[in-house]
Amino acid sequence: MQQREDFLLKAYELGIIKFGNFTLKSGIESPFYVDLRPLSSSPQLLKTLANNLLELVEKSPFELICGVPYAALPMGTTMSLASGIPLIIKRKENKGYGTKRMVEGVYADGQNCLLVEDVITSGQSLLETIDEIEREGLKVTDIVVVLDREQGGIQKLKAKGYTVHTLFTINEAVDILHKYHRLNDAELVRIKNFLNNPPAPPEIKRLALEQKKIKHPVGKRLIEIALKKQSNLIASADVITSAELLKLAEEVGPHIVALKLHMDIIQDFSFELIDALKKIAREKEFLLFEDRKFGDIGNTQELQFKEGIYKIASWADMITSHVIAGEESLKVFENVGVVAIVEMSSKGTLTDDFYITKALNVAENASNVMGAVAQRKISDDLLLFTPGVNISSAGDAKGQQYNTPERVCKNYHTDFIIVGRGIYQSADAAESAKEYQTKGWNAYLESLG
Ligand code: 5BU
Repeated sequence: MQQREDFLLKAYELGIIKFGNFTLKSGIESPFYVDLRPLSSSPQLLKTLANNLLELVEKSPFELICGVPYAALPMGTTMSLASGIPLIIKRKENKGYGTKRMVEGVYADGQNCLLVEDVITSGQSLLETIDEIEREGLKVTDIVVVLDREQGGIQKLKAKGYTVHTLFTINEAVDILHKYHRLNDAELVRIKNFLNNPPAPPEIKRLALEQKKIKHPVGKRLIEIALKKQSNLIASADVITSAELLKLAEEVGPHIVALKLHMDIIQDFSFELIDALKKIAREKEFLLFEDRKFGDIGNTQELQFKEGIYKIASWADMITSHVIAGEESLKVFENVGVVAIVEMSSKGTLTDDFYITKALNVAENASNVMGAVAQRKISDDLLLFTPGVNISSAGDAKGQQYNTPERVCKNYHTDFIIVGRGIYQSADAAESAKEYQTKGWNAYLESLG
């Protein structure tokens, strides 16, 4: 007991808990702030902490240790050095090419991995990490946490069958600091009051789509449709005849916010098709999204956008474009919402972290870009669109890789899911569009915590 208290007092001197007035990420005003990262500046304290944590999990059956990036990485490393149990490292970013392994180190299928976390709040980020680790074939049964902020995270993990070991709860930590006069009576009352009656986050934080700072009129319209229809589904209509396309548009129309098209795969293209599509889009309230994936110099893109057989500029509400030719090349897309391709879904794609950073920079600087295609949360200022979504398949034989709506909404914080074959190849397109709509929207609401 004394040893735990000593540890906490020394850690407090390092600045891991601060008292005052702080605005948390959720928008809540908190009387304290916790940040365990300064612990790495004291190797001695880090060792004491590692020993304390190892004691807590003495009887747990783990064969590997993994610290949740980044704050718990040094904690996991120190526990590994002290116990002789190997460490694995969970990537936060992926390399985007090659094996795309999210967990580095030597491990075998079915091995049990202990997760180490610094602070647990809602439990959401831990659940995301567990999901990534389990996808690599590893087993997670136990989690050890330094500080529990007592905001429901532990209950959430327990409900899913995980055993959580905690060194301190925030109430215990505050009591110890009060006992040793690091906190006066008035401060203690204020903090206990906050912990016993946690304020609800400001209402505006409820719907991520509503708070996105999207200025582009097409982006605003898309959000409006999503909120009205309770849908974040975009159906990808990769069929090859006008008749199939119109039938699909009618069937999925009520469930989608936009219909994504590859107009150049239609064998019998005509402007009658465009007129009929526009009519359905108006009636069923969705946008027309031409997935043209432009990728040339501005002048050529302008010709491809406005001229040729398809005259995309005359009917598309939204288009996709690569940003490989740079910012200037995007200026030619007038009166349309541009969705920049920042990261692709296919195996072996060249869109690694360096590409993503640079592509995002181009996208964010172009005023006609309203969103980006990517497989992860990338920006608060752009809408995020994620293709490669399918409930019943993990991929195809041509490099496509699939995730479920749950995974892309909860782990990648996607705004809009894009589903092609999952809908148009199903026996009943309307029914499966409805299923993807429900699954996508529920997962989106859950992702807001
Ligand atoms: P699918 O049938 O659900 O695999 O169709 C996915 C659609 O999304 C298809 O039209 C692709 O061209 C499009 N797509 C994609 O799958 N991955 C990407 O990275 C990009 C677009 Br960008």
